[in-house]
Amino acid sequence: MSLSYYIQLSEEVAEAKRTNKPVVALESTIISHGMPYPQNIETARNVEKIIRDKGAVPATIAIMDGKIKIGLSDSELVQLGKEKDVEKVSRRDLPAVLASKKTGATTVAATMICADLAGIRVFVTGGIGGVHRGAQETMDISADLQELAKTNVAVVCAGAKSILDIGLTLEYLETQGVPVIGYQTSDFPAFYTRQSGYGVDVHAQSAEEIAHMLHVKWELNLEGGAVIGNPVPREHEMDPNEVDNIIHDAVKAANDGGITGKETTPFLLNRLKEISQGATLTTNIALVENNAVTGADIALALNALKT
Ligand code: PSU
Ligand code: MN
Repeated sequence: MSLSYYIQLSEEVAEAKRTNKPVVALESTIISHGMPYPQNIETARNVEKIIRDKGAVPATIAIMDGKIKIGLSDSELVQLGKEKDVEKVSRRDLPAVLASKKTGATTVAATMICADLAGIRVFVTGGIGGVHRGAQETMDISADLQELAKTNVAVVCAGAKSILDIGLTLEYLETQGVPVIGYQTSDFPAFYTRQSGYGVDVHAQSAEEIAHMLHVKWELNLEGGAVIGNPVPREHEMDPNEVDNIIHDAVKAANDGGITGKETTPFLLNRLKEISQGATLTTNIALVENNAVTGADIALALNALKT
């Protein structure tokens, strides 16, 4: 079977590829495991609309019927957002979920792999996985970081949450040679808040500047992606002290509950939403939509450099 057997582009994405329109990849774990129903589906639809309104084409990625789907129909989005038995698919899970024809939602790592297979260079999400707090003991380091080191896809995110050890996450990315670019900031954003207290390597003022750096990186055959940290808009930022408190409680609940492995991130996200009475979800939605704007701008600028 050739590679193309496994990849199925939606009509809209296929048309965009034919006509050299910029395409922006979107992940699906955020829909199935990252947000509750029905906000997950509403957000997925809004994000796609934002990207289309910018003149780019959204490609939400998931695994269905033994295929890697690049671009989903509305009913497929709803299926991911509603069904309970959707698998969370990272790099290691791709073969099993494709072979068994189960339904799978792709993480940042798996979405990067699939985007790369489809020739899509820009990917928008909420936050990346990273080195978890206590990783010195648990060795819980998201496969997202390894993927950023080897797969040529730029990931636009609002930084990393402090459910992770942000300092160690940035150290890991440095070791792996992954550029960490701050969009209009020199402080790496911390998802619910605009600043983590840790610096980025490059402060970029515009989408064009970022596109230019990515273009140069890939022209030099420097494999791997880049992290573009785009801070949550000020009006949606949470109070840093409140965030510290709720994260402390959520991490404690995960430890007390013996939560490990791929369950950890979804457990923490859900717990944060409960403890904050929905405030983290509101901020999460706002920052993903903001990332869609920036990601579309970068995809447009990168496309202009290619042609
Ligand atoms: N962070 C969020 N929402 C999410 C995730 C992270 O705010 O939905 C998801 C992403 O798909 C990310 C994954 O790639 O969690 C990381 O999981 P793990 O730590 O198990 O690698
Ligand atoms: Mn993990």
